[in-house]
Order: sequence, then structure tokens, then C-alpha cells
Amino acid sequence: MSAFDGSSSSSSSSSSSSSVKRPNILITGTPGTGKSTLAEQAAARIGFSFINVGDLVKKHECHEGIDEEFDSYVLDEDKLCDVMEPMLAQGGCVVDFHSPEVFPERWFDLVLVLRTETSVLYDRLVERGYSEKKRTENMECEIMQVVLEEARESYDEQMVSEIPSNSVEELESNVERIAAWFANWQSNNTSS
Ligand code: DAT
Repeated sequence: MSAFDGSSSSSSSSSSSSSVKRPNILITGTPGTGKSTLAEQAAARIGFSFINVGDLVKKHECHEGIDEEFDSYVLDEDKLCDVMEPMLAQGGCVVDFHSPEVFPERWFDLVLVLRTETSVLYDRLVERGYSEKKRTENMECEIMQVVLEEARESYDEQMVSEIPSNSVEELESNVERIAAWFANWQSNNTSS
């Protein structure tokens, strides 16, 4: 069980300084599972910066063009990490990206993998106007738990939690769970 799944025990990393770097949170999952929506709302809720990595990739051209077959950018991971490093250095960021493996493990304190039922995800991808090929690819990605496996391979298991993202109620509950996690983090990391 990760720290996000209900444990509110004190961590051993207690510090007595108010200058402790705030945590960074990664929200990941198959496209369409609701990463941007949750990341933006959670960031606003706890006063963090929201970082949409897809937008950064475009803005800073952290790619080597478009892969025609997959209709997606060929990522320049080194360039992307160079752009992001200073942004995350002070903590206090909620980051949204579908490929958790591209980032160094040390950047994050919590990694949430959003999961959406296939029928719900299908409707969202249709709404988004994805081609049948791209829909199928993303549906398979979700069914095969590709992002979850990637996250588990890339980060300490204590850091990684899988959370449902099918309904507005779940969205609201996820925002509150993140706020509760951060409140717990603060009580463990600020002076007593
Ligand atoms: P992602 O960033 O993972 O690609 P998104 O945040 O853009 O996904 O969300 C895709 C669509 O689904 C968008 O229209 C908002 C909607 N949505 C996101 N999370 C939801 C939730 N928990 N319940 C209902 N709709 C949700």
C-alpha cells in the first residue's frame, strides 16, 4: 500500500525548517483518462503550479517531428527534462503526462495513475475526434495497463497509486485525496 492509499502516519523525514522544498506530484495515465482535468483542479486546490507536459513539448520543441504512423510527437526526452528541471527544482508542481518513464524518479513524491473503464474511455476518445487507429491504440494501452506498469517500473512502489477516473464524483474525490495527502505531507515536513 502506498502512502496515498490511506496511511497518514508520520514519515521519518521530519524536518524543522519552513524552507523545506514542497513535493512534486505526477499525474499520469492513458490519454483521455483525465490527467489534465485532475492535475489542473488539484493544483488550484493546493496552490501548486500545473505543468501540462504536452504543451511544454510543443512550446519548447522538445521533439524530433511527428511520427506519422502514430500521429504523435517523437519526444526529445533530454531536451524536455532540461526544460523541466528548473521548473520542478523548488517543488510545488502538479505535472501531467502520459509517459511516466521519461522523468527522473527523484523529481516526484507522489505518482498517480488514472484508470478509466473502457466504455467510458472510448466515448471520451470519440469526443476528442481521435481516428479509429488512435482510439484502438489508446484503448489497448489502457486495457494492458501499459502506463501503470511503466510507472511501477520507474518509481518506488510506495510512491505509485492507481486511482479511478470515470465520473465527476471520482474527479472531486481525487482532488480531495490529493489535498489530504498534501496536508499530511505538510504536517510531516514542517516544524512542530
Ligand atoms: P487527459 O489529460 O488524460 O488526456 P483530459 O483531462 O483531457 O484527459 O480529459 C478527457 C475528457 O474527459 C475531457 O473532456 C474531460 C473529461 N473528464 C476528465 N476526467 C473526468 C472524470 N473524472 N469524469 C468525467 N469526465 C472526465
